[in-house]
Amino acid sequence: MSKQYKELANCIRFLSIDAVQKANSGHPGMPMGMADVATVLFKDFLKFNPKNPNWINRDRFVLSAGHGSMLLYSLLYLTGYKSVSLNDIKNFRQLDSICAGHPEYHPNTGIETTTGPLGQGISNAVGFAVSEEILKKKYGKNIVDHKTYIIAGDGCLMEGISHEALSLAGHLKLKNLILLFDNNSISIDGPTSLAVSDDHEKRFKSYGWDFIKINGHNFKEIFKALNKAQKSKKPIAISCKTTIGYGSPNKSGKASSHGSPLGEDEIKLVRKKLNWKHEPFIIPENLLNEWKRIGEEASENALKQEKKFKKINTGNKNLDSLNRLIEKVKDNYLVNSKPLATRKSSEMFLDIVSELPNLIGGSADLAGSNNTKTKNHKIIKPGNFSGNYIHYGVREHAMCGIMNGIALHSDLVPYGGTFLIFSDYCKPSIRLAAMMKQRVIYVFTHDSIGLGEDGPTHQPIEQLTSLRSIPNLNVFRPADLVETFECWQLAIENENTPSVIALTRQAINPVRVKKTSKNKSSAGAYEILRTGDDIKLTIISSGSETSLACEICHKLATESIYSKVISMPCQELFDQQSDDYKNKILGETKLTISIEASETNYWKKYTGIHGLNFGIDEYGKSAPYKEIYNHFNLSSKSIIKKIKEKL
Ligand SMILES: Cc1ncc(C[n+]2csc(CCOP(=O)(O)OP(=O)(O)O)c2C)c(N)n1
Repeated sequence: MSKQYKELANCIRFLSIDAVQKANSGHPGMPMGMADVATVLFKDFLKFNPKNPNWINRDRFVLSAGHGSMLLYSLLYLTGYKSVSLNDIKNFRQLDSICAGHPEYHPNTGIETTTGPLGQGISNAVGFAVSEEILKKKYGKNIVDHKTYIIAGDGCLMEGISHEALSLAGHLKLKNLILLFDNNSISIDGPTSLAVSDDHEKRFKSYGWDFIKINGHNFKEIFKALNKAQKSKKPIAISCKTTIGYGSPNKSGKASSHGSPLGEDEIKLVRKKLNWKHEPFIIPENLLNEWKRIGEEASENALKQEKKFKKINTGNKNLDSLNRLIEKVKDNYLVNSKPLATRKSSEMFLDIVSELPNLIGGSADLAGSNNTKTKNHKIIKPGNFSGNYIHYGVREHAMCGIMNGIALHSDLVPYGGTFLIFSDYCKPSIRLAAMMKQRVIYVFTHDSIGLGEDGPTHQPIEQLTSLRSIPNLNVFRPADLVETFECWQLAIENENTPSVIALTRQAINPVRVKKTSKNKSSAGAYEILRTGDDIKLTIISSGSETSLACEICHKLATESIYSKVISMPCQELFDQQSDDYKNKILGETKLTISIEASETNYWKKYTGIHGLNFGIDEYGKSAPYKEIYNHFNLSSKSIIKKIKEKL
């Protein structure tokens, strides 16, 4: 057994070290150390299909230790995926090569998720495993029943997100989740003993995981452990004691093999030590054939299963069937509109769409505050995945990483809630959702000083700006029920862009009081009020400040100062409009002002430096919210005074 396995593993090792050497950058140590484990996994256990990488029932393989990307690229090339050619490997880390520095998600390629920020992959994998259980429950074991494998290193396990994600996985009893721990006790600064002395076994077991320890270079032990893992009743971690840079006479077992090319001289020594007589990037025919055979066999097995079952459609992707109901609720509200918190409006929307079979809701222990759980929701419980709502616990970061996994897995659409201030705890995963073009929806309530007494620790100031500066993320801040419904519809319809929906805690006055069939929020900004033809002023606002903007507009008109109000629930969508439209909205008056109870600088792109920006550029206050608004001069009186001074 061992000789052939070792030679197959050496294919991964040499492709990795040669590619890193040619690129003159990259991480050879991890692929060299984990090549043996990965070989057994791909040869004997993993269900995959190089000819149809998107096969729904494939096992998901997540390289959480993303710096070891050459391990993944080598395996994809060797097993015959069209997505990675030998040429791509020779172009490792070069512009536009699929073999990027760290794995970057591309649909239908075998690269299941973008990794590199350590720990994220673990949380994505938990999301994959949750989706697998949900779909299995829905469609039956004959259609969906697969494992999710993770390779995670010491670094992933040191990251806080690993605690959150592993703990939830244990709680939910995700028995199809298998973590292969590259336990080499080395990270960048040197031995991990410099910084950590966790007892891994105790840690995993306390989460409710099984835990096995093996020698990660002993094929029999690897096989036995993976075999055992197939039947596990709990999520299982296999701690693989490995040597980083395995095969390198001078660098193995040392941090020096972690993140830089081994160097030509050392590579010669590795070739000698591992008895590898082939030139760089040359894989001998017999081994390449064997790897291709492994890929072929996997494809055939997949095909057999695929043929047996029709393609599944996991849910309606649009809101067609529910649109009428949505319109009805809106119309009823317009007949009898009253002040309402937008978080409440959001709940009313969710009340309708929770019937969508592919929507999976949740919150990080703030279900009642975020209004994310409606009376129609059924809770997902340990070992029971028939529901559609996840109590993520107080785990904002993992919630967002898990939602990425859920979105990536199939066509489930996850949404999750917390307070807008704690978007800071979610940011690394939000960024990856945006990069991967995933439809993940963040319900961030308590979106300003308007939350009141909880004070400055809970009052977002710079959060909207920092979210708005993330490329390919739509940040919605609706002004009332009608806009909230519109923004939700846009978030669900937008398949390739994640969305933040920022919502108020406090009740706010409605601003959209007339029935319209058009989704006005879809343009990002639109005129909501005008007091005359010859206007002197454009007032832009979002969310809770739009009714304040309207009040100011009306009051100015009583003094014959005419203006218009632009409601801007989504800057990103507005920025995508035609120049004509933008000019119509923003080019009419010399003076443009913005009002938003938040950081003001980002609004200058619309108001220009000669405009006025009303908002808050310091930390908030703990007090009843109306007093805080007055304290920060966000009142019609104070704003009108400043406008008049400027005009
Ligand atoms: C969130 C995050 N922090 C820091 C880094 C930089 N970094 C990349 S690899 C690494 C050390 C990882 O150690 P380990 O998981 O043991 O990998 P090995 O040395 O075994 O390859 C660090 C700190 C990162 N990629 N992500």
